[in-house]
This record gives sequence, C-alpha cells and structure tokens, in this order.
Amino acid sequence: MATREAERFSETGDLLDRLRAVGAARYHDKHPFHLKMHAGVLTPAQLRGWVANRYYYQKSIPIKDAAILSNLPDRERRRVWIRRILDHDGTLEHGGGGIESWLALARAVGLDERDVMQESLLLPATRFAVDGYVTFARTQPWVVAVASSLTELFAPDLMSQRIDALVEKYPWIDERGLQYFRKRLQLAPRDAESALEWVRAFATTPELKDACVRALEFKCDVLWAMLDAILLAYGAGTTGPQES
Ligand code: AHQ
Repeated sequence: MATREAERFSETGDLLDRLRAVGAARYHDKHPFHLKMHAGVLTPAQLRGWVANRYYYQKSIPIKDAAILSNLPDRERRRVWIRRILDHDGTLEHGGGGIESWLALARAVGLDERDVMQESLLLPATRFAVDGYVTFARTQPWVVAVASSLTELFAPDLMSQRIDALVEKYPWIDERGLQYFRKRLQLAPRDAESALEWVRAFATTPELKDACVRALEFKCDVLWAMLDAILLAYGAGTTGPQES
C-alpha cells in the first residue's frame, strides 16, 4: 500500500473508532470545572453560575434540533428527530420537558428562575459558544449536524458521575432538582443510537467521514468553552494546565 494511501487508511479507520477517540481526548467530562464538581469542591455560587449559564444551552437545544429537522430529507427521519424537540420543550397538552426540569434544578440550587430565564447571569462566551452551535446546525449538511450531537455517546457516564456527586457532596441541593439528569440517562443513549446509525449509513465518503469527525471536535469545543467561561467567571481556578 503506497505511503499516502496508508496514511489515508490510518486517518480514515473505522468511523466509530475515530468518533470515540474524539470523546476520549476532548469531551468535557475531563474539564477542570467538572473535575471540581465531582470532587465536591464547588461553592454554591459556582454551581449556581453553571446552572444559570447551562440554561441558555438547554433552551437552545430544541432550536438547534428544529434547524436540523428542517434539513432532514424525509418523514421517517423527521419522525425520529422531532422527539428531541418535544423532550426539551414539552407539549401544549402536557407541558413538561427538559427546559422545565432545568428550571426545577435552578430552584433547587437557590436561583430565582426569573433571573435564569431573563439570562441576567449569562456570560458572553456561553452565548457565543451556544449560538455557534445553533448556527452550525443551521448551515451544515444534515448528516454533519447530526454528527455534532454524538457527544451524547459519552454523556451517560458523565450523568451518572454527576448525579452521584451532587447527591453525595452537595446535600444542600434538593434532590428533586436532579430529575433532568436522571432523564438524560434514558434519552441520551436513545438519541445517540439513532444519530450514530444515520452517520454511519450516510457518511460514506472519506470527506464526509472527516467532516463528521470535525463536527464532533467542534461540539466538544462548544461544551469545553462554556465551562472555561464559567470556571473563570466564578473564580473556580485556571482553565489551562496548573501553574508550575
Ligand atoms: O442536557 C443535554 C442535552 O439535552 C443534549 C442534547 C445533545 C445535543 O443535541 O447536542 N447534547 C446534550 C448534552 C446535554 N447535557 C450535557 C451535560 O454535560 O449535561 C452534555 C451534552 C452532550 O454531551 O451531548
């Protein structure tokens, strides 16, 4: 096999292996803010800052998913994808939804939900990262935008770690506020399974496979940048390697 061809082969090894390698290297479960959360050393103010800023991400997810929905080629795929929007927005008939659960989390950590909904604690970097994700979903080919949601492959382990840490190390948080994360333990694997199936079925050229890997790297950067901003804004330490 010629050298260039060998290099191409190594770069374009099994797509799932490449996607998993992105998560192993860049998923935000390794971010210092999450490491501090899991160690139980975050202050109430730092946790409140995180919940208030993550609200902007949560309320933007159904907007992002509606953008992808509008680009999906057929009814079969839209019937699958529309579940994500309803999971977050709830329904006219029954209300509910993840955004409502996130506001319950806000109350459980002592935030005034009006402040959260008015985005009075929203950091510029959080807004830019999240708006960048929504624009990505609006403008990329649907299979590449779907690939950016595959951080959900790595979410369940993080959700379990987070629930255990918040229950054991932050007893001042009303446990009812954690319902959102418990629900993600069911929804993230369901969503990741269908997203991965589509990506593997439709990203059939080396160029599309590369674009899907880059989409996941981009999404990891979205999540990482949000935590960088929150870590610095709420005085939880440096974001880079510890000063020597
Ligand atoms: O609560 C999260 C959520 O609803 C979603 C949707 C999904 C997407 O479409 O990009 N990603 C995602 C994530 C949620 N929670 C994050 C967290 O750490 O609480 C993780 C994030 C993900 O990894 O995908």
